[in-house]
Amino acid sequence: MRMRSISAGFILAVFVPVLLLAPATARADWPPTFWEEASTAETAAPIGVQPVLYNVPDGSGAAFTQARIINGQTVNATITLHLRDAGWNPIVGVPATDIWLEIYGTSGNFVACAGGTVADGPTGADGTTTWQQPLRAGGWTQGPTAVMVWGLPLATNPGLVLRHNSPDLNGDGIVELRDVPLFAADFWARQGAFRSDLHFDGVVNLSDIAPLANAMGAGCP
Ligand SMILES: [Ca+2]
Ligand SMILES: [Ca+2]
Repeated sequence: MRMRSISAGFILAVFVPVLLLAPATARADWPPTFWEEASTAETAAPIGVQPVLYNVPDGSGAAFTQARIINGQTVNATITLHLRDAGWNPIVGVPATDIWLEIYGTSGNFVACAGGTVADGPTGADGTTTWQQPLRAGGWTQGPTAVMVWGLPLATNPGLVLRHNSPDLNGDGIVELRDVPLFAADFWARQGAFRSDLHFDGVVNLSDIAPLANAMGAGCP
């Protein structure tokens, strides 16, 4: 009886402090699990509009506020992400490098430079972050565009309606002479090929040549 009592006291003395210390050193709470039902993303574009973002690998393409629609007008396609945990609390301070865009589906040859689609900054006090700065990307895609958090897509969204094209027509991460024959073929075909409709308005014509010429030589940083 006496031995058992000593043993119990010994165990308490040794292990209780260890148990109390463990949570403070393990940081088991980070990264927090974002709750897919509570985390959402959307573009600022009106419903029914299908914005196109013009990307250049060196980041000299269009800001999200300058996306284009079929009539050639610009539209604000800024993406806003609201990141929340299971208690619907905002998840604050997630680094921009942990949040990026990818493309759902198989259309086109969209390609991103390293870190070329990350968010503009970390999540703020309200758990939100945005994409407004130009991407560093090439190739084209009809989308949809997915927001990825820690490598997982947001389950609340099947993908954002946002398409992409670039003077890097062949999607190898640089605008160079090899992209020109692809553009020329689309130009003479006069069928409004999406990949070459760089000044997006539904037709491939002289106005689409300037973006290609101006970006010649632009590659990933
Ligand atoms: Ca290229
Ligand atoms: Ca055009």
